[in-house]
Amino acid sequence: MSEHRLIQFKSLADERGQLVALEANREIPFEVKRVYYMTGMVANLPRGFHAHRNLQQLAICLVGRCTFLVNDAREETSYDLSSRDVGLYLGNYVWREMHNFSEDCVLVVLASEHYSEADYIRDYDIFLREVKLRE
Ligand code: T46
Repeated sequence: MSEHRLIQFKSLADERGQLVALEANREIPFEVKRVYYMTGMVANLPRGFHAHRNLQQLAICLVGRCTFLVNDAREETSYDLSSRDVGLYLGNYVWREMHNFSEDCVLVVLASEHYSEADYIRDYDIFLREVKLRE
C-alpha cells in the first residue's frame, strides 16, 4: 500500500558536534541506488506534484525547512521537515508536493531505484485511477 512515515535517526553528539549514520536496510528501509539533493528553492515555487509507481525514497532536510504534502489517494498529510535527525519515508503510489521552502533549505533524497521518467505519474487523475486498479 501507499506508505509514508517519519523515521527518527539517532544523533551521536559530543563536544565536537553531531554525527548521524544511516545504513541501508536499517535506518534506510531499502537499498540505496541513487542520491540527489536540491538547493536554491524559492518559498512560493512548489516542487513535486507527482507519485511514483516503483520507488522508495527517504527525504531529509539537512538545512532549513520545507513542507511535504503527501496524499495516498485517501487522505492528505502534511509533514514539516526541519531536522536533520528525521527522514520522511515515501513508498510507492504516494502523491507528493513540496512547499514553503526556507531560503537556506538543503533537501537530500535517498532513492531505491535509478532515475526513470517512466516511473513518474504526473497527472493526479491517472494517479487516482492506478491506485484504484491496484486495490
Ligand atoms: C521526488 C521529489 C521528492 C534527473 O535527471 N535525475 C534525478 O535523479 C532526478 C530526481 C531528477 N532528474 C531531472 C528530471 C527533471 O528534468 O531533474 C529535473 C527536475 O526533477 P523534478 O522536476 O522531478 O524535481 P521535483 O523536485 O519535482 O521532484 C523530485 C524527484 O524528481 C522526485 O522523484 O519524489 O523530488
